[in-house]
Formats: sequence, structure tokens, C-alpha cells
Amino acid sequence: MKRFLLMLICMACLLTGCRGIGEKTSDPEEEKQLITVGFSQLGAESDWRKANTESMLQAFTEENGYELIMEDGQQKQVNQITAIRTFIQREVDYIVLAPVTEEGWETVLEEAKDAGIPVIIVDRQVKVKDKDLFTCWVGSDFALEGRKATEWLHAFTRAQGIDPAEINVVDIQGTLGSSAQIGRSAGILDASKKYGWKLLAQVSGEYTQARGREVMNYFLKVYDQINVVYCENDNEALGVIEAVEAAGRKVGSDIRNGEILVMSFDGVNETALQFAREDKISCIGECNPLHGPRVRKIIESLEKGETPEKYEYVDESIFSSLDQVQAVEVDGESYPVTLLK
Ligand code: GZL
Repeated sequence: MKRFLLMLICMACLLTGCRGIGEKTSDPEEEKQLITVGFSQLGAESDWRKANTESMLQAFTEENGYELIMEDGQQKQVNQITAIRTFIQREVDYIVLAPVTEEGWETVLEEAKDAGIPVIIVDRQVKVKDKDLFTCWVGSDFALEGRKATEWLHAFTRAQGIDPAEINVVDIQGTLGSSAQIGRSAGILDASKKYGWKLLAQVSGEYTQARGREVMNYFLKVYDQINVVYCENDNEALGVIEAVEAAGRKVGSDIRNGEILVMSFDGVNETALQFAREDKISCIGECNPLHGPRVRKIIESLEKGETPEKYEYVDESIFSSLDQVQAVEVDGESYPVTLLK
């Protein structure tokens, strides 16, 4: 019976011209119309990353005129370099790279340039001498994210009449050497020096909940005076809250009464946003993951022979349920806080 059905389906395909899975179209014209995009995604370490991947998958669909080939680097640069070489061999039209860290991309980007394939960098940045090794970059201003978050902490503690010398903060960093970690870590380091906070330690939580919990368990054993935890993403913050509550302590902004104030970045994870509404996380620096439409717009502009901006920074807010701080000032610019209800 199955054979008969299969034969019927094949005959139907032959008559209507539909393509079985994996079959190449007989019409070379149709094949040529799809723009092929090779996307090297760095991993799936966080909710932010998953949202970023989903945004790219939704932007580069066949009905939008694209064939997307996505490779997951699993947090390893060597895997991303291999993926880019595969894209070059397959002669894709564009390469999109979400680099795990900033260093070490010159050689493979030279190979892409020699192959005449434009490279668009998304999210984190690459550190290369020759800026012609990539066509465009789109992502966040991580240094500004760090400045805004620490200005929020300064404004909030000042509004509470808390002496800066009473602030004992630990920094649970992101993936070391990534642009987001570099910018956010600089934020807490510079603000601690500027305002006289004690920055007790900076250790990587690798943007994951498990590692964030492990690092906080360690910090709680070593430092008994911690009253602020600066997490460089939401998943780490969720791990920190698990560790603090397991140790019989409370998270919250009432640090005078022994609560531990938790700060975070991203604002993608629903639980983290709910925790922010409950002041279990006191401040979240928004980091927007939805770069798919932005990268697609860049490619469509290039397809038309236009020259898009080399760097495109996305606008981002600060989320908090605490209304003592309505806006933060950075370099004379005022950034309103989005108050969560
Ligand atoms: C920031 C991005 C970071 C997120 C993390 O743009 O690179 O990587 O903040 C993610 O959640 O893992």
C-alpha cells in the first residue's frame, strides 16, 4: 500500500513541479534568485543568544528570498573560523559573523575578502587593523550600557542616602574578551574608582546561569560584606539569586537591612523581567537581540549597490521597578529609565 502511495506522490510531484526535500529545482532561474547567507552564530549560551538566533532565522527565510546556512560555534572561535571557511567554499553571497570574542579574526576575514564575499559583523565586535575586512557592523554600545547601569546605581544609592564607601560590589563577568564583557566590566571598574565603591572581585560567569550560581557561591564563602552584585547578563543573575537564597540571604534594593542588590543586562529572559518587577533584580540594562531585520536591511541595501553605515548602534533603555531614578546622565546625555510595573 505504502509503495502505491509513494508512487502517487512522485507522479503528483512530476506533474506539478514541486520539489521533494533536498531536490534541486529544475529551473536554474529560480535557484539563482535566492541570496545565500552563511551565518556563524557563536553559541546558545543564553536566552539573549537564542532570541538573536530566532531573529536571524525569521529574517532570512526562503519566502524573503534567502537561503540561510547557519552554523553554531558552541562558544569556540575555531568552530566559527571553520564555518566561515565552509561558507567561502560554498561561495555564499554574504557572510554574517557573531564573533565570540574580539581578537583573532584577521586571517579568515582576509580569506573572505580575497574570495570577494562581504562580511557583516553582528552583536559583538572584531578587533582588526584593516577595517575593510568587514563591510558593516550592527549591535550595542556595550561601554554605554556599562556607564548607564553604574550611573543608575550611583543615582539610586545617593537617593537612598547610602555612603558610597558602604558599597561592596562583585562583578560576575561575561565571556572574557567579548565586546559585551569588555564594555560592561569597564563600566563597574571605572564607576567604582570614580565614586569610591569597593569592587571586591571580577570573575567570569560565562553568561550562563550555572556558572553564575557557582561564582556567587564562591563569592559568598569568601566575602561576607557583599551588598551589590553586578551580573553581566540575565542568566547569570538568575544563578546569583539561586545562590543567595540558598545561603539564606535575600536579594533586593534594601541593602541597609542586609539585602543584596542584584543588577543585570539583557532584559530578554521573562523570569528576569518578572524579578525586576519584584525588585529581586533592581536594574536591568537593556540589550536588544533582534538584529535579524537590521542585518537583512543592510544586505538589501548592498544588493541595491548602496553603501550602508559602517557601524549601526541600536538604542537601548534601562529597566527598573524603583522610581527613585527616572533617568541617568552619561556624558551630558540623559537616558530615561523604563519603569516596570
Ligand atoms: C550582548 C551579547 C551577550 C548577552 C549575553 O550583545 O553578546 O551575549 O548580553 C549573551 O546574554 O550571551
